[in-house]
Amino acid sequence: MKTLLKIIYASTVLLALHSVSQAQTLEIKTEKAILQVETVTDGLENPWGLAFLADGKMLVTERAGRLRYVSADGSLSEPITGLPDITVAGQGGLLDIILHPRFAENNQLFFSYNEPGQSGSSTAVARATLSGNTLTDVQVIFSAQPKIDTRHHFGGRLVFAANGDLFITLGDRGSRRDDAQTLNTHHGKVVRVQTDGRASVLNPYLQRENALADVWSYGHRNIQGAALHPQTGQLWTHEHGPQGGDEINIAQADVNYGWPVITYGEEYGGGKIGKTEQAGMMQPLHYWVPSIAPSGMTFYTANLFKPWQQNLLVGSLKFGQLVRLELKEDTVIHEERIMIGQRIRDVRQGPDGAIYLLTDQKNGQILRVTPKK
Ligand SMILES: [Ca+2]
Repeated sequence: MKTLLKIIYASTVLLALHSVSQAQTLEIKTEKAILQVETVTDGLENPWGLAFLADGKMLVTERAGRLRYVSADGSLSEPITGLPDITVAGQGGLLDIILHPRFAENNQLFFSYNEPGQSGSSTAVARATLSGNTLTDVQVIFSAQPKIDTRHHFGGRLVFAANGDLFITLGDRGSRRDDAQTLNTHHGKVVRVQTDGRASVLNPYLQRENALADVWSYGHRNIQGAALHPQTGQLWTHEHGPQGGDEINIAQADVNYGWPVITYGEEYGGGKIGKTEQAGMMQPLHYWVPSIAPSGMTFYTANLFKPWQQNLLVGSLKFGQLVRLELKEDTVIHEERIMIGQRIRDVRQGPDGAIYLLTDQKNGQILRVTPKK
C-alpha cells in the first residue's frame, strides 16, 4: 500500500525517513507550508474519536467497541474496561469521546456509541469517570429515539458549548420519510443537553407539544464533524449529502437545514431527490458536489501553523484528504485539498499545535501533521 501511495502521489509527496523512530514521515507540499506527516501509532481498528489528556497521552476510540490510551511515543494500552453494551454494525459502534470541561477535577468524560435496544439501536451518550484503565459510574445521559434496525447515519460528534452544555450531532438513520423534518424523533437533529442529560435551558422547543425538548436544530442528514467557532462560539457542523451535496452549516436553534426536502445531492445511481431551496429552510454555508464524505472538523487556532490560523479543517473519507477552508466571517473564500491518501475519520488540534488525524482503516492510524521547519 505504501509503495502504491508513493507512485500515485509522487508529484506532491516526498518520502523521508524519520531518523530517530524510523517511522515513515511523509512530506506534502501545500499552498502555504510543506507538511510533515508522521505516524504516531497504528493497529487501531477504525479509530473514530480522540481526546487529549494533560499528561501528553491521548484517549482514542475504535469503532469496534474499544477505548485505549495512546502514550506520547505511540504505544497503545490494553482496552479500557467498563464500556456499556455497544452494537457494532455497519457505521455503528463506539464513536466519539470528549473530556468534561472540568476533567482535571472530576475525571469525567463522555462518549457516543450505538446503543442496543428492543427495536434496534440508536446513538447514545454516556458519562463516566476514568480511573486508571477502568470506567466507573457509567451513566447513559442521552439515548436517541426511536431505536431502529438500520446500520448507518448515526452522527455522533460531541462538542461542549461555552456554557457547559453538550451538543450531540445525529444522523437520519437512513429513515428518509420525514423524520429529519419532524421534532418528535431524534433522527436528523442536533441536540443540546446539560451534562446530566436534561435539555439545555436555551433549547427552542422546551414548551412545544410533540417536540423533544433536547432538540436544538433539525433537517440534517448525517453530521460527523462539529466544532465551536473560536470567536463567535457558534456550533459549526458538516453533514454528508447523498450523492453530492455535503454541507457546512452553522447549527442554530430552531433552524431547519432542509433534509430531505432540499439538497444539492442526488439519488445514488442518479435521479433527483428534491429541490435545492425552499423558504424556511436554511441554505448551507458551503457545499460539495461531488461529495467528499466529510468526517472530523476543527478550527485551527494554534501558533505552530500561523498561515492556517482561523482556517477550518475537515477530513474527507472518500478522497483521503484534509480539506482546508479559509473563511471571511461566515463565508468560505478559499478551499485547498491536501492529499493524505487514507480515509480521514477525525481531525483535531493537539495541545502542541500539531494537527492529529485518525484514519478509517482496519489497521487505522493516528497521524501527526506539522509544518516542516
Ligand atoms: Ca441542508
